[in-house]
Amino acid sequence: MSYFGGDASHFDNSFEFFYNHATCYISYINRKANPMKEYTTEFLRNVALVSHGGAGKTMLAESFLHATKATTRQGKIEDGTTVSDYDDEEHRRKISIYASVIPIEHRDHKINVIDAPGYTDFVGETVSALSVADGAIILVDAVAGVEVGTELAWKYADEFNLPRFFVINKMDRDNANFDEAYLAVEAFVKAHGKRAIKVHLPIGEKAAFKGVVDIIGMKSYLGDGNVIGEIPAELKEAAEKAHFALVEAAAEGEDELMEKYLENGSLTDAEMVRGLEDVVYAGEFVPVFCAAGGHEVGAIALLNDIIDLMPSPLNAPKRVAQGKSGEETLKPSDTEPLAAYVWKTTADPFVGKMTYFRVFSGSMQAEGHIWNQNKGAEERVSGLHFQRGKEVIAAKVVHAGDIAAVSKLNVTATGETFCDKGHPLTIAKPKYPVALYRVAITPKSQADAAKISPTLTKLCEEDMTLIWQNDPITHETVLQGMGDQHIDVALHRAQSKFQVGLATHEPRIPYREGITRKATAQYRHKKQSGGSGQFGEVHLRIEPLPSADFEFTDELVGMNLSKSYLPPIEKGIRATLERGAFAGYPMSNVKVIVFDGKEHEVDSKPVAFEIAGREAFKLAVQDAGPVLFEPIMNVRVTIPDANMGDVMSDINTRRGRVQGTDSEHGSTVIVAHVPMAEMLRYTSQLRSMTGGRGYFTMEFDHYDTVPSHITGPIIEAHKKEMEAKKEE
Ligand SMILES: Nc1nc2c(ncn2[C@@H]2O[C@H](COP(=O)(O)OP(=O)(O)OP(=O)(O)O)[C@@H](O)[C@H]2O)c(=O)[nH]1
Ligand SMILES: [Mg+2]
Repeated sequence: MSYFGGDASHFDNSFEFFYNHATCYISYINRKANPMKEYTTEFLRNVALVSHGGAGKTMLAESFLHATKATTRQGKIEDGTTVSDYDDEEHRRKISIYASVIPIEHRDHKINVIDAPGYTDFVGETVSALSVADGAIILVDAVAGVEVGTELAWKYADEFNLPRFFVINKMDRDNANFDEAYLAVEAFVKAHGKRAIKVHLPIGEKAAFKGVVDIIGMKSYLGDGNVIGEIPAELKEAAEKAHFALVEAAAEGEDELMEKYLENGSLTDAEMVRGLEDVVYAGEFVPVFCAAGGHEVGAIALLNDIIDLMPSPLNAPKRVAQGKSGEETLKPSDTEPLAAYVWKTTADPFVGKMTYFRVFSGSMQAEGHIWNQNKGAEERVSGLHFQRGKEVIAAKVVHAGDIAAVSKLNVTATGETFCDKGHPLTIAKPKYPVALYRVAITPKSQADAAKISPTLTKLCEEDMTLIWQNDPITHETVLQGMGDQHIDVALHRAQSKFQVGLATHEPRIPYREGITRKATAQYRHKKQSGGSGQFGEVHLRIEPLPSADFEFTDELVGMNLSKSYLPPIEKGIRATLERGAFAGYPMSNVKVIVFDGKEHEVDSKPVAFEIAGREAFKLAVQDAGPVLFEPIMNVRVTIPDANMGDVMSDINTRRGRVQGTDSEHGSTVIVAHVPMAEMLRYTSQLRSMTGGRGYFTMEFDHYDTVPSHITGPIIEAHKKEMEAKKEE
């Protein structure tokens, strides 16, 4: 899709969308000798950790690692020592920027925990993470409760139709209150048409939070969960009550269980898990847990329930691929034809290219060739591996449902599918939010200038929400991302990985020049002193032309001007159309009629008419009611009802015209036409106006006249720029 969309065909070709995932630095230094055990499909789980920024996802993954003894000590965000956040920029900012896979081995299963970033600017990574997950684990901070990012996480999990868990995390915090947080989560889940159900109860709270009661098995898990015991007496009653609610939920999963339950008044643990599986896989029930990842409380109990209640790839939401003759549902089995989806690629000057994929059907061997269906090309595979953060673990085979990586492929990009050459299958790329935060990019030095295009291309190949283009109208290099942090990370990456210094500034608006009425003008170009002379005189008329960009004709009669001079006249005018006749922006929708002129037997030559035509045209424009046109965007703003007034009046101050309002899932949607010039920083401004709850989309709609009080300064700026250029 073109950013400018609509019928602005002059933009379409220039917008090269280089989609790819953002990523991180892979180090081979930490390559470990210990191979991972082999896990076949039914023993795999793929879950993405998602939340509002900072709810504790990375630390929860860290506690999973430590509790299962994959690490000898738990890393810390503050020290930059977590397995998941291993990139320099993540260390510097103390947030996650890239999605990373943390395989956790527990109870003979492998849980691929995909730790996604929570900050809005990096939502592209969250979408990528969810695109290869079979379940979403949504974390909420026990004190902050449901936040904007919780809603977004839910929304994206919905897009992939994923079963989900809620984890009330950071239960050790000073003001943590499980009951309050649970009520908020329950109300949130209910508002989205599902039912929340308690699976954990906290043992202690705040500083005294020391374990959880698992309501399914009716056991206590103290500390990280490696110590299992009886339920504390003071929690017995609450646990019985919660257990009863779970039994009822399980009984809803299967008619047979319901009958059994009605007959006996109870179900066995195994029956309960079986019943719950169905209602959780179907997304009807959302189990709620509690933990304090940072303090290693709750890890093992949660891992147990991920194994028991999250689907293996066998029971995961069905995935389809485009086959030779229509859509095929993928079967997650090693014996089926291969379909592996590339969800992330990274290019690093030191370690080369890394390609991360998930096998949705079939299996992949460590040595051999694979077919990239999108590129129609074969890739050579020499070695497959699993990643644990930056650690690389060799894999002999990758079974159906698993997530792995391969290095040094040649042509494969994010969003592509590997399959058997004889059985073509293409898995569709998910929809990514459109990057609407635009900055113009300039190189910091001459040396950087030469590397700007290949560097931006590489960055955008890794990141599906980063786009760059050379704007054909403003002649600027424009980078578009999700917000200022996102752009900032990209520029830091350009510097640290590719040694290219890039600066940003406000992008120019692609205005266009136009005329509003007919006008005539004439110009004589004469240079007859010394040497060979030049002579040309052109009389022309210009008219607005709504139906086309440009038309050039003549009404020449008699012998004043021979038609052979028309092509140079047209050439001179076309050059002016491109460069602009009065404000430095291209002109369109104009018809030029040459109706008279004069020529000289000796001194007339094409170049003289090129100049005369150009100057006559510029003179005519001055009389033809020149105007500037600006791109008007069709903007769709989604906000909480409470922000309606503020956002509306803000749109008015941006010269916006509201086209309508709507209500959608408890939010207000405002549709408005707003000039692009007023939308440059709207991403951040809307966030601050709505406390991060509002979001918007926009696309080019049409061009409209710029009001005269705004045109003046633009023309002045152009004049100054031209004068400065002359002086140079
Ligand atoms: N009190 C307390 N603090 C925690 C806990 N878990 C994480 N933190 C702190 O909360 C902050 C954010 O933790 P992260 O694990 O980075 O959170 P995140 O959800 O991964 O953050 P993003 O990936 O940036 O969205 C850090 O300062 C952690 O030390 C916890 O269980 N209890
Ligand atoms: Mg994180």
